[in-house]
Amino acid sequence: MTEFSAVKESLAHQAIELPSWAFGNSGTRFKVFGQPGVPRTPEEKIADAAQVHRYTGIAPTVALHIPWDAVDDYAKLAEYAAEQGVRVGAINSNVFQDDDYRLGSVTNPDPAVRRKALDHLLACVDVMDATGSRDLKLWFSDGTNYPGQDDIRARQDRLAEALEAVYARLGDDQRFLLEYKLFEPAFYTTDLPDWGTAYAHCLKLGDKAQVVVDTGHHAPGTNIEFIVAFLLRENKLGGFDFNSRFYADDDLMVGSADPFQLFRIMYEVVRGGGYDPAAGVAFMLDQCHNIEPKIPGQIRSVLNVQEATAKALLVDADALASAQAAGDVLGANAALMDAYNTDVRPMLAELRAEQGLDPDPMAAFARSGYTERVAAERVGGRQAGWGA
Ligand code: AOS
Ligand code: ZN
Ligand code: ZN
Repeated sequence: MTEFSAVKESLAHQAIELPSWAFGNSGTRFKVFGQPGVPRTPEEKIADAAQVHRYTGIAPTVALHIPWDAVDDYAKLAEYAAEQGVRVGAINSNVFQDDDYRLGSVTNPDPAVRRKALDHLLACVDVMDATGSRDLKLWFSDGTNYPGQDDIRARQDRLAEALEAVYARLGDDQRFLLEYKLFEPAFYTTDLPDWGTAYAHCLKLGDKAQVVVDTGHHAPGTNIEFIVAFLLRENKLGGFDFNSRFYADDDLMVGSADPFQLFRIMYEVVRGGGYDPAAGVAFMLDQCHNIEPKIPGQIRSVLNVQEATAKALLVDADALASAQAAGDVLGANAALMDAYNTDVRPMLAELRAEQGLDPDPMAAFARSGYTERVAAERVGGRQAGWGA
């Protein structure tokens, strides 16, 4: 297996992006549970995200969601983030939370609704300009519930038209990340149900259109690491929305349902060159913490990704390649499993100590008194939105 000292440097520079909505109250359609001290403003969400970075050292950016994080002055919000020691990451658009979108947003049969949705997406690019953000994340709840409800093919035409307009508005250093989802909230057809559909739309548009893989958005048993390997090979993997689910999309903590799957994904990322910052892959979390405390939930998630990454980096690439070339099935499998079965926690604790961080981020945050302080200071924290 590769020596830990050889992978330390690249682990120290890992960057995992936090979602602003993870810090607000959230729940299911049955109940949103309130927690004490949740943020009341976008600034307070950024302040909470900065705590995660402070204790892990590897969460330097926070994704915003428009309009949940709407402010009058976005440049000022970006300055505030910098003061807190973090940066604004991806801008997440929202064309799903309005009565007008009952039959879809950019694929709606009504051109006026399509225009409204497109205007919002273009306004999100304005926010990117003001915040210096590179990525626009596009997720559409669009689809149909009943056979015959709308023309499936025409909806693809409308989707393509909207994507083209957004693409044309992007600056030289900006991209959009197109997200697919198997189902929900539409149950019969979804207009972007899988990576292939997203890939086909992105391929037509060019390099600034990339696919984002939300780990919770697949059918049970889907081999997500294969999708990752394929998209990386085609230079079309824009990033991840990391989370876990046991059944449908539930935005649970990444690495909680299946840490082995997370390792397999991170191994393909490393293997395909996606861990190199130059590849531009955005490693984002897309989670909500409905029943657990939110800042510790985010810290735990960041650590889960870090541990999976460390194991992926520890795979002995030479030993694996020789075993594969020799047709040594068991040897090749062992090369992966040796790395996966390594307890990397002591090594990562040591790395943190070397970086001047507390070796145990969970305990250090708990000791800091931040939770108690904001619970006393903040009254009336608001819901993140309808979930994520
Ligand atoms: C929805 O299911 C998707 O995961 C979205 O990525 C995301 O949760 C939403 O855009 C947050 O606003
Ligand atoms: Zn997502
Ligand atoms: Zn989702």
